[in-house]
Amino acid sequence: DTVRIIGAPTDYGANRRGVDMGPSAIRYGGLADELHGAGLSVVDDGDVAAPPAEARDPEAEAPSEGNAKFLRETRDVVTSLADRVAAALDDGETPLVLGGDHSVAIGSVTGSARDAEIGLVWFDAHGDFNTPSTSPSGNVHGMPLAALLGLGDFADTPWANASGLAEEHVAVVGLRSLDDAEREAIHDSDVTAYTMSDIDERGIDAVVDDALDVACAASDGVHVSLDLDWLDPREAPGVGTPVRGGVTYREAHFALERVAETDALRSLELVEVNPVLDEHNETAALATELAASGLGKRIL
Ligand code: DIR
Ligand code: MN
Ligand code: MN
Ligand code: MN
Repeated sequence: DTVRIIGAPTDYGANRRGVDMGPSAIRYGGLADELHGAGLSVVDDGDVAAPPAEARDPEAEAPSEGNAKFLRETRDVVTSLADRVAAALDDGETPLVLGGDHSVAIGSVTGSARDAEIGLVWFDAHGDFNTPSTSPSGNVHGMPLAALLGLGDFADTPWANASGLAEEHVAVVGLRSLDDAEREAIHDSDVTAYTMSDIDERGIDAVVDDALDVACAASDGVHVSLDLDWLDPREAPGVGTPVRGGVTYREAHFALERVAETDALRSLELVEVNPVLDEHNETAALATELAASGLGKRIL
């Protein structure tokens, strides 16, 4: 199996700068070696173009931007990312997207869902269920799930909607930080959501199995979106928005191993690594290991 690495070095969607260095940090953290070690062949497709936030043209008109910061720049990046992801799939390779802030998932998922019915597992401390009108921050990294599902104002941004993705094939795992409007929107949706308390109560095994059942009900495979803030900040300190009480190192590996065991993984992404906030690049190195587990690394 060949994995095609695609970098999306953005930080338009986040408050703190630095997640645009995620793709470099993850490559430098040993991604290719780790994947080779897992018996995979690897090609690196480089990065999609993402001009630094400082380069934005303040005069240009925004597409229904409202309260969503850098939505125009995000649209440009995710549109080319979606093409790259779809091209990798057309060539029979498994896209591995490196973010970037979580808004890049709009590109990964729309690309993966092009002409396909896919499921989605979203490992995250956050729901990413805000829309431009509900978001308290205006940061698009808090909105990609709502965008993909075409909720609220996102009904007017077809470029951000994943036509091949139905709410009933989406599972969110690890929630511990939601805005009030997100909580309501998740309740009103057909998305299946698991909090950290669900993991405490039932164990990672049962929760991940249920989440994978939800996503695997789609006919053409599963996209896994891994926000590194899913893990506890003790394991993954180098992330844009750390939240205490996340999953452990072992729980994360176990979950990704379960993903690999389904044989349904269609595309994978690792987002929100911020090496500026890290020591010795440990969060990026962790991301490489988790990618290997998700893509089929076996101990025995
Ligand atoms: C918050 C934080 N709910 C927002 N979201 C984050 O800005 O919408 N998502 N950090 O990853
Ligand atoms: Mn996220
Ligand atoms: Mn998050
Ligand atoms: Mn179905």
